[in-house]
Amino acid sequence: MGTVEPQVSTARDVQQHPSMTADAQSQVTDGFHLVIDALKLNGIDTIFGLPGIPITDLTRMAQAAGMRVISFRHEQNAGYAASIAGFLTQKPGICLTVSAPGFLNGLTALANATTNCFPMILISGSSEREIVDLQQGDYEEMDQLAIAKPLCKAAFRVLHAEDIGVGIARAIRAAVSARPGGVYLDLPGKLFAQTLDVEAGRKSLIKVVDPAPRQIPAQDAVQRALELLKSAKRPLIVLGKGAAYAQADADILALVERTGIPYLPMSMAKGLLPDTHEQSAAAARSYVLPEADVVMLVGARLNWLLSHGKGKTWGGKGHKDWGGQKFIQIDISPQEADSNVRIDAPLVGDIGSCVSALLAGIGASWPKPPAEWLSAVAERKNKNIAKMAETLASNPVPMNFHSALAVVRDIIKASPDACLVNEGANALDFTRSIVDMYKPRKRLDVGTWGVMGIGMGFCVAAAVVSGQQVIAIEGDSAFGFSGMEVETICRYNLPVCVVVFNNNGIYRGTDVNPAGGPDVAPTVFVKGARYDKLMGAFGGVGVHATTPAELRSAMEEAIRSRKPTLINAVIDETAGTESGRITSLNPSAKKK
Ligand SMILES: Cc1ncc(C[n+]2csc(CCOP(=O)(O)OP(=O)(O)O)c2C)c(N)n1
Ligand SMILES: [Mg+2]
Repeated sequence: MGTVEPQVSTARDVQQHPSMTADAQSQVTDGFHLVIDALKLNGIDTIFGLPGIPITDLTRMAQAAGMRVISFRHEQNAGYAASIAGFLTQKPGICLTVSAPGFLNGLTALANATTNCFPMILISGSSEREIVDLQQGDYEEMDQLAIAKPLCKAAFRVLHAEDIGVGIARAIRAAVSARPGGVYLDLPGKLFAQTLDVEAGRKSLIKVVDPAPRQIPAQDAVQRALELLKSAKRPLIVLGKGAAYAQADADILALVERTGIPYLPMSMAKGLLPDTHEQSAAAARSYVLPEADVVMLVGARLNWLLSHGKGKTWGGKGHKDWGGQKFIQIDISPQEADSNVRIDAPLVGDIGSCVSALLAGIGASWPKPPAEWLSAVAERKNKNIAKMAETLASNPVPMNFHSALAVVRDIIKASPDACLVNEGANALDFTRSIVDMYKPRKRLDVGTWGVMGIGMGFCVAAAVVSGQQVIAIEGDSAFGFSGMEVETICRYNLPVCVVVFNNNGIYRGTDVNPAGGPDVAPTVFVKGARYDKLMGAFGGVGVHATTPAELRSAMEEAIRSRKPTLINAVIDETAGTESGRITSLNPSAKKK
């Protein structure tokens, strides 16, 4: 129990308890208000959700109680919004849904949050327990708790109003402590109307003290890591999304600069140091991964995005062979080490504590890496940057990914505080490599799963949480997964500029039906679609752009006006490749 006295709302909800006699009247509160009070007590001021039985009144009362209630058109988008709000704020993002179908719609986002280590709580109303458990066919009957459990970090159900405080406290702790993740909280409809004496209600609430306790690394583990780092001839630092989440920006910058080691930012760690930093080895990725002898992972897992730390990417002979690197891995989860290859120096703790312990050990006189290594990296990098500059300077007709992204790159450079949301295949991969980020936690994308559909949910949350301009670079397929939320963007008048990279389909617009029938190929959409017209339906600004100059002036105007804007950027339908950069993950048919 915290030291701050919980506030329980009374003014609006003082009722006469039905079972009480007139002379024993008491002020009562109820499940609705206890949920709201418990969230507010813990500093949670925003709910992303979609109303319906049994949570409609909860959304109204939360708004009446001064919470921001952002209402979506589909729960999956509300869920993605909650999850990225959690990533940006280190507080669990709240997604609120109705039972069965609403719950299931939110569940994809909950699972995605868990996979990406975003703290989020999916709160779903549910049907009557007795009927659900006897499978008697209630309205929206489903055993939601059992279904959620394997897809999230923790799952809880509250049956009695006096347990709401504990339920929310447990959900918050589970979401943000240690490795963050998705938490499910099941609130059966009957709970909301249950009443409790105001004073008893007040006492039942918990203000969580220190919800994400620091985890200090052991000194011998710090020493082991430093010794290994010091022995390196060709060291490399890899910064992951966990490093961005940690909000230890100044210490991470100091670690990179004081060691002088080249670093690679993973996608959502871009901007932790400005991408233009001279130690960034991003443009020489395919050189540094196989060449490095000691690699320090900071909040980055050796999953598929890093080719599991082995194989040809890392200089191994075969696709599963170890390349010979030694690894230092900083991670909050002790189970992460050795998940793919041997970790010689695991450093377990929260990123902030681990990095500051390393800095203390490094002191002021850490030797810079050997000059041959630094100059070899710089040479590869400068060559690749020069090659890219040439490609970006060309102005082909029709516009392609490169000429459009040269514009986006300039726009972000001029507005480094803007959040960049990004999804698609080619639209994702080219944006990641071309558009430099300058500040931490400004690039929000498809994450560990490469999931399509995060787009508009992320845009809404980023705008609501940061108040900053949001720019979304969306493949036309990717946009379709959450496109209806442009109404939400207009409804809340958010400063979001969506750019749809319209190449008529998934990867390209050129496939033809091999059977020659009237149906178009599975990857192809309506040719020449006008996504910009969607925006006009809701009062936003729609722009059709076929040249880099048109794209530039539309984006500049969107940023100047802060009006909800959708730019349909027409991209050469032949320009993309199958699955973007990950073509090789497509299984190839033996029989064509
Ligand atoms: C939920 C989900 N469904 C399907 C996919 C498979 N997928 C990967 S990228 C993509 C769309 C690529 O097309 P687009 O967004 O138009 O990008 P482009 O390559 O054309 O620029 C799809 C459907 C996925 N990653 N996630
Ligand atoms: Mg496309």
